Amino acid sequence: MVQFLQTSDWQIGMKGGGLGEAGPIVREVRISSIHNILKSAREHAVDFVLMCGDAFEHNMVSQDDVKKVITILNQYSDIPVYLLPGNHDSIGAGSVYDRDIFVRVENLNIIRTCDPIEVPGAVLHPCPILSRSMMGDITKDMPEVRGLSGIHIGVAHGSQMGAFPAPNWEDVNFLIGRDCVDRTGIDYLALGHWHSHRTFQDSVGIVRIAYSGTHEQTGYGEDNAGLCLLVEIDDKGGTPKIEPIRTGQLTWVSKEFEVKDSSSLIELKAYFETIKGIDMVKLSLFGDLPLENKEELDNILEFQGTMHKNFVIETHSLNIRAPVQSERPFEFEDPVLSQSDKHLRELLAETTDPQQRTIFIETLALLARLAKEATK
Ligand SMILES: [Mn+2]
Repeated sequence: MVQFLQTSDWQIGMKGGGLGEAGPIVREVRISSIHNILKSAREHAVDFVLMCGDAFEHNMVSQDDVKKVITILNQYSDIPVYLLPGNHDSIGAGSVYDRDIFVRVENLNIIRTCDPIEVPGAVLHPCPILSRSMMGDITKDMPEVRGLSGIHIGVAHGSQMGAFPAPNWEDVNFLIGRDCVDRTGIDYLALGHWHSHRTFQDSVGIVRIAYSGTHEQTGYGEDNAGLCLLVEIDDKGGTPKIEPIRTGQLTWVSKEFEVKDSSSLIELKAYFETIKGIDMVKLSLFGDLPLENKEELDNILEFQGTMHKNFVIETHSLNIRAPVQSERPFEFEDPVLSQSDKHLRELLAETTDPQQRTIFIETLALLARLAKEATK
């Protein structure tokens, strides 16, 4: 029997670009969540941890980040870790794994060749990425193991072919043949590269292929991320037991919200009540909103931005309806504001370009806000 923890795609050194002030938080959490994997490994007294690629975001990752990871590995030196480099941290010239510091990590075994590796309870058959331009099935040289005793586990970093629909946010490169398990007779194929946890069956309907997904979600749109897998295989040919274990710390939500009229703002506030405590929130607004409600929307969103570690708003599909001339919200007392208002409305009447219209409408809203504040 063999029992191990499968993990992948730590992507340490990832910039977290586009996440604003949350960028540094996301970077640190990716490192500290490695503890959650190794703690689980210790709790379950697994035989080893199998890291299926992209531990680091790139080979030029800072030595500080490398040291932070190794500091954690050193705290769990009783747990053997087998690490397959991925496409981000590939072996070869300039590889991060050629740095001296890795030689001294007692429990870390970096997989550099396709040679089978005897591990406690099983034999690993790795398929390291040897060049970034590898074409065809990267598992094609994995040997047939049907005639051999013991439990055999394939390890690869790439995209499962024929896994349709392929998650559209995942890369489709470094292909892995759909028939790898059936062709070789391995008991299990541990995969990395995709950030969402996925499983696949062999030709007789037994789940023998799995992505653990990243241990800590990396962006909006990923699902089933922030996990590692506890995998148990009783004997050769046995059905693998695969149990996802939560390792991620940050919670993410991506939501599309339709705005129809002012009542939608009440619904929006009610929705925000349901996502209190979510760290990372991306909200795409679409539909129509009358100009006179724009200020309230802006105020709601401004406050909501203080409720989360990251709050991304997309409004390019939200149409702000300008009132017709006769329905001006109020009279401007200031003649300069009044003239500007008139001029902007004339410009608005003349253009059909949506981008220009948005600018004019938002300026009108701003003007109305200024005038209102001036009369307070
Ligand atoms: Mn990858």
